Amino acid sequence: MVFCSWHFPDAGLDLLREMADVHVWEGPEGAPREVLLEELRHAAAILALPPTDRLDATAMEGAPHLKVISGFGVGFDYVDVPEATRRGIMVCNTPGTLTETTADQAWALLLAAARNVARGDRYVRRGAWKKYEPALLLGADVHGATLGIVGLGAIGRAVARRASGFGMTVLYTGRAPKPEAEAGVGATFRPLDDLLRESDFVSINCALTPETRGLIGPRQLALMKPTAILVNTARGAIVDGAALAQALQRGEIAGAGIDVYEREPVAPDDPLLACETVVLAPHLGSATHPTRALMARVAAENIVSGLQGRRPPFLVNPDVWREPERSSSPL
Ligand code: 8YV
Repeated sequence: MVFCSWHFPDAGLDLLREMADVHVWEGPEGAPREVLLEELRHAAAILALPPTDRLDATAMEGAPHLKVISGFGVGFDYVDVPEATRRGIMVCNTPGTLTETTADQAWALLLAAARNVARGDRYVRRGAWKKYEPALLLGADVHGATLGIVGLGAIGRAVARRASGFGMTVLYTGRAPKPEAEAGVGATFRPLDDLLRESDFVSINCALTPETRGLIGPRQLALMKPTAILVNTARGAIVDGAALAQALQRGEIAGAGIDVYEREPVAPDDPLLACETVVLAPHLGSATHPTRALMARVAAENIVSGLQGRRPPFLVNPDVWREPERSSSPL
């Protein structure tokens, strides 16, 4: 049996139904923890919803038949990968399916925050626009500014490529310089602190790992220009949310565009919700029809391959993979 913790797009579900008994959680949100644990008792594979589902040691302990954990997305911080590897469970993701779509969303938030799109929308809707005001909601110029990218992976590079149309200077940071990627997108390496000091816009595009958790805290925010804007379409926990809210409230940075949160859905009392200068989105990085359909298909293909004894196209923990033994020739 294959368990799907959400009603994923048919492009994926149909593929799974051709080869297995498929249980789909039909609730409007992802499956509750107790449902997940119950279904895992019988499942050979799960099509999981990151970052909501938690595939930790407890979940795997109660899943004696589980062979494949396939995430609907790229980030795999929702899985205890070493534990899965220890148990011989394949962990799969969907790289390449959402690169450009997520880069578009980073730009949507960057432009919205720079040019007060959401604030302007609220202003018009509440009937506050009574006369033309030349000094109303003045924003920041995007063209010609400096964009700092934290993490020059596939999405970071896609964000960088879009900057050339705006005539921007592009800086990036990461564990080490990446000369090839750098040449491809015209970006220049800087240590994180320098990038924060020099950038007008900072886009977070790295994975959430033990090293990047809390990477942008009070000290890093204080390094940013008071006119700077922070955009996060990666994972909420890379940025200290309370420190960000404080920096925005105090005007230590000019604004932010946030797609991801330390806790999702965001808590109703999250201090970010009270900040006028932040544009908030409910984790929409990959939320377009074609991208979500492609993600579902690739996530399902990972499962089909894994359960049929073929190496899944996108295996996060290759150590777990052993070629099935072939019968030796009798000659
Ligand atoms: C998805 C994501 O929206 O790929 C990821 O890591 O965070 C998003 O693109 C998410 O996985 C859907 O659950």
